[in-house]
Amino acid sequence: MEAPRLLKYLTESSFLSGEAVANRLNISRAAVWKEIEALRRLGYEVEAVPNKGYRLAGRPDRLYPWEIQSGLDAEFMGREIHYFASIDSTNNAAKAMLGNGPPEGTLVLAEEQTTGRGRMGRFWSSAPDKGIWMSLILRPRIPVADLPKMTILTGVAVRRAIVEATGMEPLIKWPNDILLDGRKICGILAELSGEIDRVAFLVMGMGINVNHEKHDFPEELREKAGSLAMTEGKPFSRVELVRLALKHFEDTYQQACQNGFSDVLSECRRYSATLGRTVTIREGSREITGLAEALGDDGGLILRLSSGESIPVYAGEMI
Ligand code: BTX
Repeated sequence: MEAPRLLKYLTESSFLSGEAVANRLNISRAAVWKEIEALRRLGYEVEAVPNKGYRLAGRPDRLYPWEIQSGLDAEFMGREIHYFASIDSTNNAAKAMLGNGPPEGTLVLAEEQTTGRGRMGRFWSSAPDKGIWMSLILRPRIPVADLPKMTILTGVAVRRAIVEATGMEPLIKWPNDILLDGRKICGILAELSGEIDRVAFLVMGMGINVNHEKHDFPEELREKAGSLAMTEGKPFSRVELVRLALKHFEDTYQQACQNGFSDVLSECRRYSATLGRTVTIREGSREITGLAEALGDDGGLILRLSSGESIPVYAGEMI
């Protein structure tokens, strides 16, 4: 999807005459009008004043690649973007692209997912235009044993983006959620392709609830799901949040690939919604209850059981 040519010329600050636009694009006045209409259909507000010309009066909060890339402070995350107005799942779309050898940092994002997925085949509610539903394609050169920590890294990066964009301080719930006011506002889904000892690609899916009101969630989620707007009482720019998520993801990822995950783990410990609480974790058919006393250097959650014994848990779901 290409940026509309007109966007290069129209600005918010001053008017440009129809004639000047026609000359710059080397098209007729009638063709200019058509391009203006096309821009409006994309959601841009274009003011047209007789004798003055055209001015950009507003940009839509749509996740268009050119909007994200202008002002993006990242070297390779999001340099290639695949945008969909609606899709089944951005993780599915990303996985379908792997055969073409996409560059690391390729971003797939959508305004809406019709069958967004959580872990273990659960659904992820992805209302149109309300949140950020996106997947990053990565080729991590890290030991396979470190892979589970990529989920923690993603949580830390998204949390940083939210803090920078909103000033709010969400917490990370082990292993893959971000909470605000005790409500889930973000879920992370990591999927691998490769062999047992070598990862070819990692698809990192992130779902962030940004501008939802309570009624934007299905009934059964209304008590446990939240959004940035629900907490703050005002909407936030999704474009800005995507840019910040890409920047912080790139920073933490590069750092972890070079120096390991210790900084990411420390940050996760500092902003954990889990540590210090008694929790029950379901891992397959077994349930374990204990005090979450530490996050190990290998990314495992260390639980102290009522017997006094401490055991690490690496996967599962907190219930
Ligand atoms: P999870 O399995 O930890 O969480 C799924 C559970 O979360 C659901 O069973 C439901 O109870 C609850 N839930 C569903 N939708 C929402 C929501 N919007 N907000 C809060 N709670 C919800 C979490 O899995 C991983 C989610 C990853 C989503 C991203 S979006 C982009 C990418 N594409 C895709 O299909 N999935 C990922």
